[in-house]
Amino acid sequence: MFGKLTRRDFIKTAGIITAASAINGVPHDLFAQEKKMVRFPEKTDLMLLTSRPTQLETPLKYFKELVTPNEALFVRWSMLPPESVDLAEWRLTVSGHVNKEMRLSMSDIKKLPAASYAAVLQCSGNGRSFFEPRILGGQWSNGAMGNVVWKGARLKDILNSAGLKPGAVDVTFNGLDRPAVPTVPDFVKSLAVDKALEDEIIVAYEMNGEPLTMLNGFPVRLIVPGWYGTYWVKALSEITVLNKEYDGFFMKTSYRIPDNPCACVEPGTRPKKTISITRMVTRSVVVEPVADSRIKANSVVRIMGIAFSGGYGIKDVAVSTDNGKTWHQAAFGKDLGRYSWVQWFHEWRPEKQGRYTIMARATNSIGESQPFDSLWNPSGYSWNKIERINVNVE
Ligand SMILES: Nc1nc2c(c(=O)[nH]1)N[C@H]1C(S)=C(S)[C@@H](COP(=O)(O)O)O[C@H]1N2
Ligand SMILES: [Mo]
Repeated sequence: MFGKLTRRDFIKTAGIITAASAINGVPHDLFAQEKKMVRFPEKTDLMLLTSRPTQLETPLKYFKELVTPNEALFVRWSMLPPESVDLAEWRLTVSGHVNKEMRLSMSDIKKLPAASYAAVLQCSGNGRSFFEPRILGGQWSNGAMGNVVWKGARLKDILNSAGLKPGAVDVTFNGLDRPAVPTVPDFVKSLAVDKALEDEIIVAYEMNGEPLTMLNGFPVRLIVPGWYGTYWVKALSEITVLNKEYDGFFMKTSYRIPDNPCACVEPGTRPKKTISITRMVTRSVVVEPVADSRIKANSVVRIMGIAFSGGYGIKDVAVSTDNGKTWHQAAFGKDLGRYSWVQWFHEWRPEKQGRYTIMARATNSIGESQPFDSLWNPSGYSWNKIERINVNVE
């Protein structure tokens, strides 16, 4: 299909090809489709969801690493991202209900005290493809997440140097990306002033010690650790302080969950009342062994995975190798702080041949855990059902 492309076309398509991973003529429906591998600028081979706007998923194997490499971090834009940004021209404006409007250059931002920490970035739709009944929208498996060391200036330092006027209510964040069609509203997110002034929120200019990649938000992006990726506005260019509640589409219409304790409804139904999605729920993912692995009886198998929650840290991961009958406490890897994920490990020596189900269940430090059955919501957010990975012992 790409055989006739010239070199120039190839560059124009931003490398939308590489090893097209086998679909092998296996029948597949719209949802269960095996994703094609693609390579975009500054990225390694990732799984393609959509190319316009760009949505790329990280293959599971990268989650063996505590920190996700920049080239492997997933990509999700609702809008068309900027193709390049000239730092000589680019400014971050701070305006609205402030004492002093500002136009900050990159060097202005870098003059402010820097903060750095590891934090999980996860799309609220991560795992959407697992919901039953199925839900329209990006059909992510587990790869719309990553653990990255971010560095940047504190948002509160930026807001305080502009000076919030009394009566400030919400702070909005807009990036350089633009809607693909004019009828679609611009991607703007907001935080209540009290949230925006929290210590940990940063305007990041580095990921894993490097400038941000274009697709992950160059030159700066907002980091709201513990909260879903939707707030982590990329290619940030405008901060506006409002003296009233922000009512834009991406706050009041989308990114909302049922307003009840489970944030769920009877599958297929709609909630009576919704609220904005904010903090991430606790979840774990089994990374090794992969589903349907063949394992030799009496060999020692390393079961490994990751677990995280919305900023409370993981207290415990329980692992079962007998479909939930008995549970064992997993050992943890290095602690990179409460916004990072933790790697967990459990050694298993299956004696008898047969099909086994491996499960993992994480609990955070305030006792929040993962459900045995999925909690359904109409947008397919916050998937955190306990996974079941089947393997064959031979
Ligand atoms: N400017 C802008 N920022 C954005 C978005 C966007 O569409 N435009 N998408 C958000 C969503 S929904 C997610 S999940 C994260 C994804 O970040 P990543 O592409 O670096 O993985 O970016 C967020 N920031
Ligand atoms: Mo997202």
